[in-house]
Amino acid sequence: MATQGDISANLRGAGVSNPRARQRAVAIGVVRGSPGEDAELDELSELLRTAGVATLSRVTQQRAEPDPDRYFGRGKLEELKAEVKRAGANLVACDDELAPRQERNLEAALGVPVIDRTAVILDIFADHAHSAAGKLQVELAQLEYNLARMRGLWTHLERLGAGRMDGGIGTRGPGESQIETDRRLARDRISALRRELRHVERSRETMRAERRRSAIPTVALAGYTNAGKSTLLNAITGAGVSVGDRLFHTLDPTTRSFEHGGRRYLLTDTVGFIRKLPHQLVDAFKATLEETTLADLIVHVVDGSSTAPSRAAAMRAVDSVLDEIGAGETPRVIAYNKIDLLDEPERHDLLVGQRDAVGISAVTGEGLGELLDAIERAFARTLEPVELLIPYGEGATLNELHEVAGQVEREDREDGVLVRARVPRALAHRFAAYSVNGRTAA
Ligand SMILES: Nc1nc2c(ncn2[C@@H]2O[C@H](COP(=O)(O)OP(=O)(O)OP(=O)(O)O)[C@@H](O)[C@H]2O)c(=O)[nH]1
Ligand SMILES: [Mg+2]
Repeated sequence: MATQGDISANLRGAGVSNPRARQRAVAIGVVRGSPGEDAELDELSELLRTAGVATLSRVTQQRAEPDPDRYFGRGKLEELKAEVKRAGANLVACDDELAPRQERNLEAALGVPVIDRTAVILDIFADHAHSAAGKLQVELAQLEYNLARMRGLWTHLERLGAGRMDGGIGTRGPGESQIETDRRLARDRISALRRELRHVERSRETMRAERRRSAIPTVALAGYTNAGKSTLLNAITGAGVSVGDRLFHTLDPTTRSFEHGGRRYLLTDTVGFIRKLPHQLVDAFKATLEETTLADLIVHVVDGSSTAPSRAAAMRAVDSVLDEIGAGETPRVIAYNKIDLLDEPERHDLLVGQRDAVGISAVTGEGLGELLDAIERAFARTLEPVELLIPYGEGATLNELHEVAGQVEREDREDGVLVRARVPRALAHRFAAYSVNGRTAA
């Protein structure tokens, strides 16, 4: 069981229980669906592998909801205890986020550390964060996770008479308990991190504003972690973004441009999603996730080589995060990636009856032309005719119009260039100031 000292250490930045040192885990989970459906633990094993932990075996229990005190029922807990011994595990990893009480009781019963899915994901994020913003975001998420646990532990200790709660602000003196100090330090640090993040966010916002001013249609790659988003960005734009067969390889957004059909587009690759994405991360990574909400079009990249049920679960998870961050209404194209791993009948099954979906391989390049056509069509669907008078001094605006509209009909006049073109609806307002005859949607 955790002691006050452990918690202080945590807050000084040691992070959540550190599973990165080579460890051997038993993966556990409550299965809410039909029995034998432990594909969910496949993903936990994959997360553990990414964090450097080997999964020795799995124990699942079928029940509607986890036990509020011990996660498993009593009988199952005995079975788990025996399995931990038999397998020689030094860690138990749970597929759900555990309440502090569940975690404590499990550790007491099993005699080995217990970590939950959220802790594993936070650990991976901590390991993969490279940019200043990424590190701040991860630290914020970790602190929030720890603070919630500490509060639970605090009430628990207080009930046992191990702590003392004085009333009123400013009454804390030398008698203040370690936990209260920790909590106060944690809150101070959380405020400081939020301030720093706002600062980082302002400079990113400047970059985005520039992109908006340039009026180039923006496409965001969204999708489950490991679906192949970064590989696809590289294939389309030659970006040279790092790719890896591990979960949450990419945390920072990257934007590059490409040309297709005479128009230029911006393509953004960013952090991947996962089922039960810890809310602390959604909160801390809001700014990063918002890159996706700013796009005119989302290409939802799906791992077409995964089984139909896990594909469906992954797509649902992505859709729900997109909803949560306010990108639910953005037009979509679905790209089923990794079709190089499928045979003909499998490819057929994947795409049959689907509109706005294409099969691609970011590795072999197959289907990429089709995907670019689909992107072009998605924008073309919203093309709007505009008639603009652009003064001679504003060559830059004219260039931008060429970039977004491709073909432009122009007529030189005394007071400027009169142009007729078709631009994506989402971009028409950017030229509203030059509109003649009110033909541009404001
Ligand atoms: N066979 C095959 N493998 C692919 C394809 N595209 C990507 N991969 C592999 O899938 C793994 C994940 O690729 P990434 O591009 O890093 O995936 P991601 O979606 O950016 O993942 P995160 O950044 O973790 O969210 C890598 O091992 C890639 O080589 C493909 O079309 N075919
Ligand atoms: Mg990536």
